[in-house]
Amino acid sequence: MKKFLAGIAVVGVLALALTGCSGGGAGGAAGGAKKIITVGFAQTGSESGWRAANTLSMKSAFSTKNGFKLIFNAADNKPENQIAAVHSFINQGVDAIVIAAVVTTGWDDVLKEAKAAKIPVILEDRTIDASPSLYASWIGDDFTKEGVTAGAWAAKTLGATATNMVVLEGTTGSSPAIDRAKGFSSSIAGTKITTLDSQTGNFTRADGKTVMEGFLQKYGKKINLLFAQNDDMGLGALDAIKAAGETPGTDIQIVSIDGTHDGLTALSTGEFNYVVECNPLLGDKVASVVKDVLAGKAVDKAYTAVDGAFDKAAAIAALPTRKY
Ligand code: GZL
Repeated sequence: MKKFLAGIAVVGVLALALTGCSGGGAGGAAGGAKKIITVGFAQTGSESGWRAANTLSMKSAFSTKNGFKLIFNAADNKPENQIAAVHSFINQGVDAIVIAAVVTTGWDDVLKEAKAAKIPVILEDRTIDASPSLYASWIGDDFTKEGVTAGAWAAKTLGATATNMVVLEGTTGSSPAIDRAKGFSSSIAGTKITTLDSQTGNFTRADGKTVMEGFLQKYGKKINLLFAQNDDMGLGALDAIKAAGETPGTDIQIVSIDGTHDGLTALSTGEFNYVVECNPLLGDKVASVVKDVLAGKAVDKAYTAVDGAFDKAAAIAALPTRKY
């Protein structure tokens, strides 16, 4: 598995991994490729600030000036829509297919069809359960490590005293929700952090607010800690916490994952307490890998973006130059 710097140099409290950049930007890797490459991109939808930044990164990398024609589909976070989109890309005879999978399951049949049609599939962002023989490569972030890092902060900060936690989970069945939960749990094992409740907020602000309202009605002032599996759900929860007359960042400490501008802003004002980065600026690397695959070059099965983590001071330092 190769590591690479996605879009920006990471400056944070803790760089989760040293980078051994793998070379090749989107434009350079092609060399003299003249043929326009038609790519079908099956995006999850537009559920969060992270997703908006990822879509922008992908559209700018898969531009005409970079030698691409992009057929973009946003599936409104409905797995069935995404499968239909990939079927459509196959029927259109695209040169390559890129998928950010809403959920990990249900991919084998349509990917077998793509393979039979000799259309390479490249995964970006989320992973899937299908056989690795059905896709050429995956480019994304290490969700388990993000969960480990978020949990390690919680264990260090609150683990020694009885702490009641609620969790806003990402999209049910998605690899970030599954892997972040796994990583976080491994870090808080043996501490005095107890999980009162854990429900999906579908990675959205609206659902994060609604679910947090339910937690507050049920547990009230018993809640000491919120683990939000993405910034947007945490930002939605802020409204619910304030409406309940409690102070976010103090009465209820909040640890979140993504590192979006709005998430780091909440961290800079003390409403969030710690944010782990999940870099969405994957477009250039994905485009470079697509060009290499189509040129018959060997590519790695996995390219993992280097992610940072932020406390309040690091957020204040990073915000002025933050690209997303
Ligand atoms: C993570 C990505 C997740 C983000 C959410 O790589 O798949 O989906 O954490 C987004 O903000 O909706």
